[in-house]
Amino acid sequence: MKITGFTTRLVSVPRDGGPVPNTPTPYVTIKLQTDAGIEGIGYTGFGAVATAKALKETVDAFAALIVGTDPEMVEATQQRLLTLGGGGSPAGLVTRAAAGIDIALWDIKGKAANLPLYKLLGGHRDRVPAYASGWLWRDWDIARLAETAPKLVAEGWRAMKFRLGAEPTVAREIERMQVMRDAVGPDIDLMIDINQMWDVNRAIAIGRKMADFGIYWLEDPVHHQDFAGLARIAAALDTPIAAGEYHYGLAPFRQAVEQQSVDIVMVDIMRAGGITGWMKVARMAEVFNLPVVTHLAPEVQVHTLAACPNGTYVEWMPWSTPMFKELPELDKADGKLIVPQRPGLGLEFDEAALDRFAM
Ligand code: SMN
Ligand code: MG
Repeated sequence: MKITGFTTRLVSVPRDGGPVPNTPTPYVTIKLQTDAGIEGIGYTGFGAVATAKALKETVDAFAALIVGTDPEMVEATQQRLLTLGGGGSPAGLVTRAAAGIDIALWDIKGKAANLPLYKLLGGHRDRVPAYASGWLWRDWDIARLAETAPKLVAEGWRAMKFRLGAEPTVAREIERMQVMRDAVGPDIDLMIDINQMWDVNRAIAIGRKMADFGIYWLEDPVHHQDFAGLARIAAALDTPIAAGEYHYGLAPFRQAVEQQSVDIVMVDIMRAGGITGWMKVARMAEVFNLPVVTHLAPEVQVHTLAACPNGTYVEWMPWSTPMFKELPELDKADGKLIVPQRPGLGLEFDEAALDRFAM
């Protein structure tokens, strides 16, 4: 099989519910055509609005480079594209562009094999636990948290993430945990994301209270490259530390694991280098007996998580989802996403929606 052409579009997708400022998210959609009549789809994005056009330029340049190559030689293409980032050091736009192309290549592979992607990638289960992530922002007041969290439970979510890090006092951070636990009751998994806003001592001080509220994980309490600081926090707390979404490429995950700075490995599919990179980190985590979880792009990541015995949660962030026609469904009985059984990603762009989102 050979790649014969490509189509890309730059879109800007509005999002509901925050955080403030509620800016639309830019994405580059990708379609790769082949001489077998199979078309693979993918996308990249989640980066800065200011670099969205540059990202599309990068994707276009990379897609042009791989016309004429075999789309099923995914590792070869990834190696070639990532090397363009400068001798093996992955750079932002390069890695994000290569990741989007990688997703489209895997879609082709799945369609050619007539297999849903999760089966092609390993095939572990056809339903995956998911948590609601697009709500409960740190700029919401506690009344809004208390009102929204039970609505998410009523929608069928059995787990959800809220954020701390912006309150001026320890007491106010703790109050938000109390409000959230009271709002959902004892049976819902609650994750907390700090987005690197604390220092090590604050993380340990507030983290010690988390056991009282049964917090499922504490995410990115301090800077992602402070492996030693994260290791101190992980050692001091019973609550598991989730981290990894900020890392580009594969190598930082080795540091994270070697330095015991992480209990739950979170991997961002765009930064890790697409499905190819994501799966490598997930398998490495399995070797170290660590769970792996996804970051953003849930309509793609249902497949990667469903391929992994150590996969525990898909993050349901409903930002990229308006680009697609049919999405993985949530089973309200148990809060699990049903993995699509169509070949490849099982996704189709909603072209009318993309027309509305065109930049
Ligand atoms: C996050 C990161 C980037 C965009 C939105 C949200 C957050 C998460 O860290 O884990 O979802
Ligand atoms: Mg996060």
